[in-house]
Amino acid sequence: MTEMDTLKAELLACVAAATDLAALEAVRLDALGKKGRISVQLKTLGGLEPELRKQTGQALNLVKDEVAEAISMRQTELEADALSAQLAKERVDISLPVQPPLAGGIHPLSRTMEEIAAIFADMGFSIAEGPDIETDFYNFTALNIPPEHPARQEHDTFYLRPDETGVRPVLRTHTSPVQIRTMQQVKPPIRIIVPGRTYRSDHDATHSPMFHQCEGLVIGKDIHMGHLKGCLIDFCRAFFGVDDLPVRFRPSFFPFTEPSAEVDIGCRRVDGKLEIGTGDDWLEILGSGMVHPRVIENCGLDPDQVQGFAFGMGIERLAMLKYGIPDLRTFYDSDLRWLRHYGFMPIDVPALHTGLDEGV
Ligand code: 2NM
Repeated sequence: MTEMDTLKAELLACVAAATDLAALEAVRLDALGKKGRISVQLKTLGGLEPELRKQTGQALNLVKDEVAEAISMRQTELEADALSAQLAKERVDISLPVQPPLAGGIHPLSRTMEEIAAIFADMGFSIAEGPDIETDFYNFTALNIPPEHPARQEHDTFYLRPDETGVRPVLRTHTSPVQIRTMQQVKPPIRIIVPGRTYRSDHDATHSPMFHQCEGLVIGKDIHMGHLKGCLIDFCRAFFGVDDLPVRFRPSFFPFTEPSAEVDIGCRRVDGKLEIGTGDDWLEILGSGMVHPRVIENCGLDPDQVQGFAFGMGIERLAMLKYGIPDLRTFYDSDLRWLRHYGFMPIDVPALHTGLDEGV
């Protein structure tokens, strides 16, 4: 055996004996590193006779290549072993409960508003909006509310600081100013609902200084009380999901409508719990009426040419009735437990409303 064969055999034995990647790297440095055994041999070639240098050089390079190849193969082997060992050692415990994802929900007021809008959208209404801060004209005067009306008193309405001209803006007490603005701007026929925030200086178990309303307005040629009744009966039945829900129109008074009617739905009280849809009790759920000719006139329209009806409802009250929420004040507490209980999943569209278009 030549010296070269011995060197090769030794180095290959070392490669085979390396049991981990660190040991293999040590073998590589010992053989092929700058001061490794093969490198040192290669450096001695310069002092040899040309013929011998050629022979030895070739042989040495062959050894170098073989050893390098052996190291590379051993490395692949050791890496595979290391991965197998790791896979054998590590386990994923699929029985561990996952961290519940933090997901937002739909507030019951938003949900109720969406349901109302969906029902009126089916009837061809569009949505109109307007400012929360209004003028006396749009909030009261145009609506035929007389100067001595209690709603105009300091006590019941939030007035803002007067401007340079002494005029006091007002937080709208209903969304009706938007109906006035619409009648001024849009040529009839008009079919709108007006959802939004409203403000009254009132705070107890059943009143909040800020609350939500949805009002509606239909203006056109020959619109009459029959349209009002049909529209609102359909709405009540769709909203509460009761096809034969009893609906009653009870005479009432509003300055901006004549005649005016309160709308009640049939209900029943069982062990103090309210049940909607049957029974001989009545529950008031909205106000309505034929728009007063003076209101139509105040908007620049001729009451002999166009007529219409209007209605208004409180969103909080409807949400409380539909979803069994007992206390008005909890709507604005931002209590996460309450929101999780009464809130809605964002992806829950099919049940949005019980459909005027069902069976079509
Ligand atoms: C209600 C009840 C009855 C109403 C009237 C008007 C307008 F601007 F057209 F005159 N908007 N909303 C109205 C009528 C509102 O809420 C209980």
